[in-house]
Amino acid sequence: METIPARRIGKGEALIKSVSLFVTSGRKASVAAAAAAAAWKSRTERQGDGVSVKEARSRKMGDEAKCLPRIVEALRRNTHFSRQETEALVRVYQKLVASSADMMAGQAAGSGQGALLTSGGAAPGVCEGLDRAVFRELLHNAFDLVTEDVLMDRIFCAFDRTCCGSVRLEDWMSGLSVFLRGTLEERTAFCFLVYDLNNDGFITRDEMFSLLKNCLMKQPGDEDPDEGVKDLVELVLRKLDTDRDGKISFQDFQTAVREEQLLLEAFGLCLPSEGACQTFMATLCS
Ligand SMILES: [Ca+2]
Ligand SMILES: [Ca+2]
Repeated sequence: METIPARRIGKGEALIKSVSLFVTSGRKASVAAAAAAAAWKSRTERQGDGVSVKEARSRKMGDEAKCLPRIVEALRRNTHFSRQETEALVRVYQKLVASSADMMAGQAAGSGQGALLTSGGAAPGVCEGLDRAVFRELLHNAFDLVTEDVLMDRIFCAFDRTCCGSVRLEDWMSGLSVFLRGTLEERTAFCFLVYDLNNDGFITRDEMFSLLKNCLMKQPGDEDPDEGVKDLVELVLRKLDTDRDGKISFQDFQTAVREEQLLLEAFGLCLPSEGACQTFMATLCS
C-alpha cells in the first residue's frame, strides 16, 4: 500500500475533525433521526396540508426503520463499499441532511411556513437531500477540495443525477463511490460530466475556454489577455480531440485519458486527492 506523507495525513485529520464538528455541532438527536427517516424513501410528495410535522415524522420513522437493512444492502450492492462503510456513510448523510433541515426549518419558521413543512424539514416542492451550500462545505471540509466556482457547481450537478437540486441518499452513495473508490473508467466518466457544462455530450472550444480562462496569469500590458487562453485551448484540443472534429466527445476523452492519466483533470480539479480519500475512509470507520 502506498504511504502518504505524514504532513498530508495530519492535515486530513484536521479536516475530518472539522467535518465531524460541522455535522454534529448543535444538532438535536430528534431532528437528526427525523431527517434520517425522511431520507430513506426520498419521497417528495407532501403529507397533505394540516398534518403535523411530529405526526408525519413518527409514522414515517416506524415504516422506514423496518426497511433500513434492505436499503443499506441495496446501496452496498451498487457501490464499492462494504456493509460497515455503507452504514457509516448513511449516518454521515443523515447528519448532514439534519443540519440542512434545521436551517430550512429556521428559515420557514421565520417566514411563517413552519406548519407546512413535510417530514424531514424539506419545504413543499423542495426535494429532500443535501443542498448546494451544505454539499459545497462538505467538499471543502471533508475532501479539501477547493476549486473554481463553476467546477464546484458542476460537481454538485454530477452527484445530483436526477437534477432535482439536491443530493439524495442514492446520489450521495454512488457519487462517493466514484470519489473514494472509483475505477479509472468511472472517474473518467465523472470528470467528463463535470466538464461538459451544458450536458450535450461534447466539450466544445467555448466550454474549454470557460474552464481554462482562470488558469493563466494575466501579464500587465497584454493587448488581448484572451489570446493566451485561446492558444491553450487549441493545445489541449490537439491532445484530446482524437478524431479531429473540433470538439471532445466522451470517446475522445476516454481514449486520451487511457493513454495519459494526467489528462483526467485537464480542465481543473474535480476529484479529491488519494490522501484525502484514505483519511476520510480511515476516520469514517474508526
Ligand atoms: Ca457541452
Ligand atoms: Ca472529437
